[in-house]
Amino acid sequence: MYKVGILGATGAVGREMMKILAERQFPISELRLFASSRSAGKVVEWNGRPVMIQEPSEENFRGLDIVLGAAESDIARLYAPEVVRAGAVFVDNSSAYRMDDDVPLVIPEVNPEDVKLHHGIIASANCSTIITVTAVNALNAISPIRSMVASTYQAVSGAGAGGPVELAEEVEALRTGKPVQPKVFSHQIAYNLIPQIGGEQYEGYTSEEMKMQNEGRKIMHLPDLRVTCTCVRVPVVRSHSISVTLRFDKPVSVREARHAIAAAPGCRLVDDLGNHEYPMPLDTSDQDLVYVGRIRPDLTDDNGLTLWCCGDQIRKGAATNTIQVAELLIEK
Ligand code: A2P
Ligand code: 11C
Repeated sequence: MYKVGILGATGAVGREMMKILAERQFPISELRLFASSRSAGKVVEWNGRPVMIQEPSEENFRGLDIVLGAAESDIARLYAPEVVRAGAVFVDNSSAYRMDDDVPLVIPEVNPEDVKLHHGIIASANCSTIITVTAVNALNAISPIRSMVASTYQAVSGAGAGGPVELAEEVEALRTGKPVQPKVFSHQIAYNLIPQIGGEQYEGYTSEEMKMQNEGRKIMHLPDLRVTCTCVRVPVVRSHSISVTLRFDKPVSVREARHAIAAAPGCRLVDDLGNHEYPMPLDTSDQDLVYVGRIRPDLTDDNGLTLWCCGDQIRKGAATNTIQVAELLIEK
């Protein structure tokens, strides 16, 4: 049995982690929940037991085996050294340490063996990257992927617990003729699309867009992979969707791709255009599979394929992936 903490337990990902730890019967003898001073002292129920939320500190981490990170990257950076000093392994969902050389970046269906290389911190990847890479990794096994052109359609809950609240408030404000006052997003998201997630990082690409290339390279062990990505916030509550065109070393047929995806761990093939069957956010939420469909030839390159994938970014794209990594850690 293990003593486990969650840093950011009251947020969108943290709350989901609590649910998933119970659901997957993670062997826990003690669960400690950490959040800001705003939440400290509140009591929540987990698995039929009351648990009091505490403020994070080295002292409060002491005795834990694993701390799951569900807070933003600045909070992760603030507390990771204390988690490690306290003797626990930090399995972090934030972007704080993903690209550090001594930190494995893991999607359990893709590179589980990398977990062994950790020195106290293991990172779980960005949500759109997890969904896309879980979908395309089986195709990479047929022929290495040289490049990807991706467009993401990211749900408001990807921005944290405040995202869905803001969408609902804006819909209500518009219905009742009140002014819309965006706080979480830089523009009105209701009935709109916002083609910016993250700040500018490289040549007009945002930080969120560059994660698909940088994290994709590290996870799939493809150092030369090139990715052009456009990340868009959409007024969907939950589940990110990604349109991706892949170029391989050698041609991969639609038939081969469908077979590979149907057999790939963590994936479900839903690909019947004639019967209007394809992955959609409403169908992929509240579960862990990445749905893949609309697989078709790339009409601009004989070595290319285009597909559409969709997955619950709070579960597989964040909480579930992080807990799967912790499961690998305890198996080891
Ligand atoms: P709190 O709810 O007390 O603010 P989300 O991304 O869904 O908004 O969640 C962010 C999570 O990170 C919440 O659990 C939040 O706690 C937590 N958090 C924010 N700031 C701090 C901080 N300074 N110390 C610890 N946890 C924090
Ligand atoms: C979003 N994907 O939907 C972001 C949030 O790298 O883990 C998570 C950012 C990250 O806004």
